[in-house]
Amino acid sequence: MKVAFITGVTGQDGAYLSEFLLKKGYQVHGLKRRASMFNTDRIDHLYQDPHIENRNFILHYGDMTDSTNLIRLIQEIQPDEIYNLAAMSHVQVSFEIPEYTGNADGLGTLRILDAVRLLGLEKKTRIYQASTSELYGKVQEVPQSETTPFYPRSPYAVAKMYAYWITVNYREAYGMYACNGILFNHESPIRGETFVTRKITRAASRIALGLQDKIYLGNLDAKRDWGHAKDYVRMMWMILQAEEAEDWVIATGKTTPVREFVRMAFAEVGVELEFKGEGVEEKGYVKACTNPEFQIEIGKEVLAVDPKYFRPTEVDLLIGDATKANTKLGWIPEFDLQDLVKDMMKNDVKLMQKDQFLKEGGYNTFNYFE
Ligand code: NDP
Ligand code: GDR
Repeated sequence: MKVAFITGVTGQDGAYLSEFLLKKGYQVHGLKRRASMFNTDRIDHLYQDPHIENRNFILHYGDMTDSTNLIRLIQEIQPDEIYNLAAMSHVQVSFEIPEYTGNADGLGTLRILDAVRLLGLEKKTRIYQASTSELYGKVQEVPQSETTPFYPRSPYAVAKMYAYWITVNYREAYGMYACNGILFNHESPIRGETFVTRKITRAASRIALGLQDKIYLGNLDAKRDWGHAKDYVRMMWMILQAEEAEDWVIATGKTTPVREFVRMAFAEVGVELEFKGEGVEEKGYVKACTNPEFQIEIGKEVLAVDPKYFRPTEVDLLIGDATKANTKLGWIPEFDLQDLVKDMMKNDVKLMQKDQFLKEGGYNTFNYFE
């Protein structure tokens, strides 16, 4: 039985990757931070009672900022594969907590690599590093591939740039099997609620159900290459099965503005939007509603721009060229953007119907405007 160690197991990708590896027959160990409440919603369906024998899904407390913890865990687990997914992953928040982001995302990666080296596991343990299209930052070239120069535009991206190069360095210096997956944005029904796609699908569902009046967003012109997380975790595994350790771009090759994602999400609940105005004055109004299930007033203002969501330095355009992964590893994504939006909206409408039921029963429900 192969043994995998996943940092960031409670996150979007950690949850999908755990499911994927368990289906492949792996024993999966996950690193989980101590929190004052359970923070395991995304992996609760995989949880196994610690009292049963021969478990194949095991959680360990730990933190990317704690070397001794990581060394001890890797020694105990003796993993065949490490997927280093843990990170403070929110670009805008990284401007507010830059030092912590550098520590967890940058030095955290070094701690993993060096633990493997110190323990003499260089020849046994393969390492996947969660690198990002944010490395490309300010546009140098489109589409972006493995050879495009980096120009990071946030403390998050700068920390991930250190992580990228320290991974390459340990591969070259110590002959370790360590790879970067340079993944472009990937989303899903379990995407964190403050990333733009999930913020939009939650809001569109709540607005259609009369639970919320409006969504406030930042830069509607930013363009992203959005894929489905399920396709991307499959590729993480494929990367570690390749004969040689290399770095890989994973993307759909198509780019879409945030505004268009908004339009597609509302269209899933039969709401046609009209955008008027420019820059911070831009607003979105209901032009038509074709779904009789949702009573939404024509002409209602449902979207406004709030400059608080603008970033000090923005990444305007991401579009990836995954030719290398397509041709050398045979990776072809199964979901396109329309499938992704459908999947996310289906899930959020269901979730918000639950909220609606609670509200009708006199209970409070919460919607954070982050
Ligand atoms: P999430 O934000 O959903 O998950 C991040 C995970 O990291 C969570 O499990 C979180 O724990 C954990 N974590 C954060 N800080 C620490 C720490 N100090 N110690 C231990 N664990 C920590 O991210 P995704 O699943 O979307 O992304 C996975 C990785 O891929 C990240 O490294 C991200 O930067 C990178 N990436 C993501 C892309 C995307 O589009 N999703 C694209 C390219 C790269 P907790 O649940 O306790 O907060
Ligand atoms: P990103 O994702 O920064 O690309 O990082 P995010 O969804 O946060 O932003 C995408 C684009 O949308 C614009 N935007 C808004 N973003 C947020 N979060 N909230 C808003 O209200 C809003 N309005 C407009 C942003 O300015 C940006 O241009 C994600 C993370 O998963 C990283 O960890 C990962 O490395 C990269 O994707 C690839």
